[in-house]
Amino acid sequence: MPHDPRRLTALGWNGFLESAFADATSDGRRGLVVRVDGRVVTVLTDAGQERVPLSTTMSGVPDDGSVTTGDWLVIDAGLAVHLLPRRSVLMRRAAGVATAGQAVAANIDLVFITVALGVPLRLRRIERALAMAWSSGAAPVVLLTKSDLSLDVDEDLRAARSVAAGTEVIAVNSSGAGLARLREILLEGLVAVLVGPSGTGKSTLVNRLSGNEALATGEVRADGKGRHTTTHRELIELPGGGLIIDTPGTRELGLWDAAAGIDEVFGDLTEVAAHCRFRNCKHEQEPGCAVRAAAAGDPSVLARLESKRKLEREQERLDNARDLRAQAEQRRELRRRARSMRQRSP
Ligand SMILES: Nc1nc2c(ncn2[C@@H]2O[C@H](COP(=O)(O)OP(=O)(O)OP(=O)(O)O)[C@@H](O)[C@H]2O)c(=O)[nH]1
Ligand SMILES: [Mg+2]
Ligand SMILES: [Zn+2]
Repeated sequence: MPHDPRRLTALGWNGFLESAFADATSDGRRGLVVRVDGRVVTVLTDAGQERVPLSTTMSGVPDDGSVTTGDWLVIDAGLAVHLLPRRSVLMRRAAGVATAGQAVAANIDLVFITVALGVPLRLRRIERALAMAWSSGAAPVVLLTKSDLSLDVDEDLRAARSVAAGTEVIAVNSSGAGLARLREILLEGLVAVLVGPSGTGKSTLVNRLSGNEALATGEVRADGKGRHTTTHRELIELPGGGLIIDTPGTRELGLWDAAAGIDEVFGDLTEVAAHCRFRNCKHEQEPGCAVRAAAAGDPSVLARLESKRKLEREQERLDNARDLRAQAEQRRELRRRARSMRQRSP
């Protein structure tokens, strides 16, 4: 079947993928992963939607071994045989595992960070999510959801913007507020991923944008915690163009390779710190500290400084744990080789 370039463009296909595809195959087809169920994936191709098994000898798979929503696969004879390189990928630390990363979504242009209103805003959580989003290679947008529950939306917007380092912050709700702006942002061929705790209204938002009730949504428990209604990541094509990935709510977003994103979120602090008298200033008791001078006029500077340090420490611990694991693996490999040498020697 001849392929349909216009259809592929609407799915986010581009020149980067086309040249990777040309390098990888001469006769495969292109498939965009909308859902992963173990070793079987649902893909959108230029001819429609289909389910294909992953070949056991699939190539191009990253170290963590996973295929995720938003990945592009080469499909040959009914099997996914190759994973095309990702132009961006949102990573988090896998739940309960100190040294494993998990790819939440690949080839994304936008990360929609959802924060529900009606409860006190957790600014530190926004900073954390922004750091992760920026490290993905995609651009973050902060969505303050359930804006109907806020006593003062303007104040919430102001507070969120104060930590968002120039990122757009939009108040939305299920009655339609903010949706026009989201539709404007989600141009044809762009892929966005929704992240945030359970119950922030992610699936509700996708249903509003898509104009149908395809995704299940759930009541929030009386204690304000969500119920983890969504159990699968799923990519949905929007009627007005654009693609959006709904994800299950996560209690905490563990950092993974977020150093670059941390620098981005706290870029203003780094700029101020450049004016400290000492280059290695810890902003504690040193004379000529520009950060403490700034904090005297604006106490939020200290909270952000502490937040930055906390994220940096977490990233350092993770890097150290991974180094230790890599060293342990190397030692095991050397032992294994030494053993097989001994066995072979007469
Ligand atoms: N007041 C109000 N409630 C909303 C709004 N959007 C969603 N809800 C309600 O919030 C609850 C949770 O919504 P979901 O869309 O299931 O939340 P979710 O983020 O997808 O949750 P998980 O799938 O568990 O991660 C549902 O009862 C929705 O009806 C809103 O704008 N305002
Ligand atoms: Mg959901
Ligand atoms: Zn200083």
